[in-house]
Amino acid sequence: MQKIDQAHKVHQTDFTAGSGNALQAAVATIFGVQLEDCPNFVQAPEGYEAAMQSWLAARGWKVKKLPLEDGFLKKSSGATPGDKCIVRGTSPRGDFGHVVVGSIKASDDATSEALGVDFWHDPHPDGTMLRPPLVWVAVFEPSLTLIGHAAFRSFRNVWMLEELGVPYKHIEAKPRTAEASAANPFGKIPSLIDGDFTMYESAAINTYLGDKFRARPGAPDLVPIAGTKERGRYEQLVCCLMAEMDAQGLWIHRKHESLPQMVPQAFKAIPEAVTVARSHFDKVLGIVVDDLRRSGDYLLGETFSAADILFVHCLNWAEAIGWLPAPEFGDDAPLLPEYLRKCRDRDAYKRAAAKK
Ligand SMILES: N[C@@H](CCC(=O)N[C@@H](CS)C(=O)NCC(=O)O)C(=O)O
Repeated sequence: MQKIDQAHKVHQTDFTAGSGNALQAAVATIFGVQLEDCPNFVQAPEGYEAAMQSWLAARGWKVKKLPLEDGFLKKSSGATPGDKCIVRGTSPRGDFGHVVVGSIKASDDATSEALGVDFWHDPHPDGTMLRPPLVWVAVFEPSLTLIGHAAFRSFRNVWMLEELGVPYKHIEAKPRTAEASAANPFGKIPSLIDGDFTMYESAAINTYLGDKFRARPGAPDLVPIAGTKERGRYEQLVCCLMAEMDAQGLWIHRKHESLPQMVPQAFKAIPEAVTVARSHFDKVLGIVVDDLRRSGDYLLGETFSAADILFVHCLNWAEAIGWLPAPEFGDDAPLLPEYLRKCRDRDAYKRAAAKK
């Protein structure tokens, strides 16, 4: 799950028996950072587990400690074969605890309920790893879970998460499935689970993610800071795209033209409603394109933002149902195709599109 750099192996510098910094070096190894970029968790006043959780949370991860029995853990523990982990056992240098980096190993016997662990890197330079008994493994998992297949509006959130570069578990559920309904009272997708907090609404999810990971090292700022004029403009665009373009335009087409063909018992074809929706879509598109022309390369100016994610998704949807190019393109004909080309050319867009 982690994109571990096989060549990045960090060694401890404090060899005090039972309270050295092997854990710090093991975490730095797994997360690809230098020793000094990672706290010495065992010295944290709140305790090493709490200190690790808060350091990891800022990076979108959480840690789970799983007990080992005779060196094995149960498949039902949720550990994934191949994932790097931290293994706690006894030091080969004396009667005190030590940790090394390991990796979860599937059993050779496919019917076995047990998972093993391989040693991978000893933070101690002598490389002698651990003596039994092995006590626990610490496995890492993303703190976020996104529910919703990328072929639907969830695409907006997959793209956002890929832009931010934060880890996430993706449950590729379709609408009205058990997974969708468990997280959203409407049974719709997408939903996001962040620890004990669950939310739905694709645009609100992206604003939450942009705010939450603003200070994350290396993450781009995709949502302006609350209370600024830029944020006001961002919120205006999001509400306009959601209420005018999505709900009063594209969704009416789906509800009264494409869904009635697929599930006639649940949806009614109303051609007049679709005609009105199409002309509203064209009008809204003209207004947003005027905005784009004034603002520069992207909707908020020179830099790409979560507003572009929403707009491009709506444009993709419009294109798929034959609503592009719209008559309102007029003199702006080259502007929108060029804007779309630039946005779709982003690596994060391509990664999200590959999940459709
Ligand atoms: N405004 C919501 C709309 C969510 C929505 O309608 N999702 C569709 C899939 S794109 C869905 O789950 N539809 C199932 C249904 O309407 O029952 C959002 O943007 O998240």
